[in-house]
Amino acid sequence: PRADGSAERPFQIALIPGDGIGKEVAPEGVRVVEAAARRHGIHLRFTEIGWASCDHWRAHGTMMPADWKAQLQGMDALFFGAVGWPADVPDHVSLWGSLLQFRREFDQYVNLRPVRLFDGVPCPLAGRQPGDIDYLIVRENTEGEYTNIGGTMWPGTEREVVLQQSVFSRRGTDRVLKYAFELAASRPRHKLTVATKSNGMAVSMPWWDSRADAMAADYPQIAVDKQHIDILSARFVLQPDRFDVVVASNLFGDILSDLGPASVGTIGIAPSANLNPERSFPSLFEPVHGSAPDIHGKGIANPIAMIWSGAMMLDFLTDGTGAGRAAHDDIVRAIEGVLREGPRTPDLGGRASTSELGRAVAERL
Ligand code: GGG
Repeated sequence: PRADGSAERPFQIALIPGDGIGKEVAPEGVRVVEAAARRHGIHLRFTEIGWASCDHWRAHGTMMPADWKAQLQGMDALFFGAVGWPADVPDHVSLWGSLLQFRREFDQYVNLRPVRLFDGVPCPLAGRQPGDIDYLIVRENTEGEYTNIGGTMWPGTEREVVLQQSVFSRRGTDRVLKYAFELAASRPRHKLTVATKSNGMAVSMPWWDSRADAMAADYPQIAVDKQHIDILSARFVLQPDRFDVVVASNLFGDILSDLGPASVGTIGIAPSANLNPERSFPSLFEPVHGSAPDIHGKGIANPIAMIWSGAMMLDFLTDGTGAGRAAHDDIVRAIEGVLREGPRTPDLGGRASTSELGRAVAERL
C-alpha cells in the first residue's frame, strides 16, 4: 500500500550502481529488497541507470547526461551504490558531478545514518555489548562546508592563496535541526547532541549553536548537549553509549558517520538515507561507504550497508507504516541473524563473498 493510497502503481526506483564496489553490492540490495517487498505485497519496479559513474565520464566527459533530471522524472526513490574511482576522474569531479547533484537538486537536506553494535560483529571497543550502542546521526546534506565557492589567487606562485567558503543559511540550518529535534522527541531517551566547533570556527558555529538553543526552547523534554567536534569524536570511541541522536553540519556529519560505524566494527554495514522529508522530490538511499578501490573486483565487499539502506527505502516509501515498516523490520532481523551466525565477508573476519552474504540475508526473510 502506498502512503498516497494508490496501491496499484508500483514504486519506481532508479537503481544507480555507480562505481567500484557499488556495482557489486547493488544487485544484493535489489535481491533482498525485492524479496522483502514481495512478501509484504509492495510493488516495486527498478530501472537500472549506468550514468552517475566514472564510466559515463570516460565515455562522455560528464558524470551524468544533461537531461538527467528529466530521465528521473516519475521516480519515487534512488537506490545508489557508490561513486568515485578510478583515479583518472578526480574525486571532486565524480562527487560534484553525481551524488551532490542529487542531494542538492532533490533537496535531500537530511542524511540519516544509523549506528548500531550488532551481536557477532567484532567491536574494537572493549566491554561493549549489543544494545549499548544504538544512535542516529543526522547530517545536514545540502550546504555547510560542502561548497564549490572559493578561488585561488596567484596560483603556482609562493604567494598562492586558496579560499573555500562555507554556507550556513537560517532555512537550511533550522530545517535540519527541526528534523533532529523531532527525531529525538520520538525516541525514548529524548536526547540530542549538537556537533559544533564554536571555539575555533568563530562565525558559523556560535551561530549554529544559537539556532539550536532557540529551537531547544520548543522542546523542553529533550536534553540537549552541545559538544565540540574534537571531543565528540573522542567520545564516539570512549563513551558511545551516551549518544542517541546526533545532529551535525555536512562535513562534521560525514566524518562522524564513518567514525561511528568503524568504532563498532565495520563501515561495511552502515546505511544512509538522503531524505527530502516533504517528499517533493525523490529521496536517495545508499551505503555510507564509498567505491572501495582496494577491494573492487574481488567480490568480497560486504553488501549489508546496501541492503540495510534498501530497508530504510521501503520504510520511507510507505511512510513508516504497515507493509513497508514490516518489510524493513524483516530485513533488519535477517541482517541481525547473518551477523550473528554468518556467513561473514572478510571485513567481519570471514571468507564469504558478496553474493553469498546477500543470498544468506534473503534466505532468512
Ligand atoms: N555510497 C556513498 C559514496 O559513494 N560516497 C562517496 C563519498 O565520498 N561521499 C562523500 C559524501 O557522502 O559526502
